[in-house]
Amino acid sequence: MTETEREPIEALCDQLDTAFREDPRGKAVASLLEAYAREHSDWEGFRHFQEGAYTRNLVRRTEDYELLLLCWGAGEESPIHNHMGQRCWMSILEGEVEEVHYKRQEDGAGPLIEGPTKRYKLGQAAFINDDIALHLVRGADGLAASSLHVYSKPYDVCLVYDLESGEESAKTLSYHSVEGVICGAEGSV
Ligand code: CSS
Ligand code: FE2
Repeated sequence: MTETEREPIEALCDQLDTAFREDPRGKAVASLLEAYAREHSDWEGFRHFQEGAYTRNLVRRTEDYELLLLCWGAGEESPIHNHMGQRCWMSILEGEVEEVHYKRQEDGAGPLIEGPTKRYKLGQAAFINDDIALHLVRGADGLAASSLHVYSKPYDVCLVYDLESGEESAKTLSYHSVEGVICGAEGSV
């Protein structure tokens, strides 16, 4: 396949490879994700919804980053979670997505403290890490949505938090599909 025949999402992967090679902190990532989300629709091959839980669909994983398409069915949301000291970018492909920020109490015990709720439209990008906040993500207004996520570096377990007690527990992250092929993961975080 020549360069001109490459699908836009493959070109995005190439751009992300370069971006992380040139700058491990990924300063170019938000604008790459925004530009892709506004201009392209070949992500539909990675779009899979399932009843009862949002899905995590792997597009590409390298040592530096992983690129995932997340599908939020109506009323589905993530638990409150952290990002394991890694960076997380998100851009919106369809619908609108909201995130609610949370902080732990100073001593880590007791209910979480709710922060701002942010809302993102098609093409907008968001960034979070553990210094900014914990968060919960869902389709805005209880409606379905899809979003494109980059984690750098990749991780397979995160911490999830109980709102009332502040207690944390480890959650293994799984893929619903890999490179477009459903792998039968049960539920996701
Ligand atoms: N971190 C969650 C999605 S919200 S950024 C996940 O990867 O499943
Ligand atoms: Fe997250």
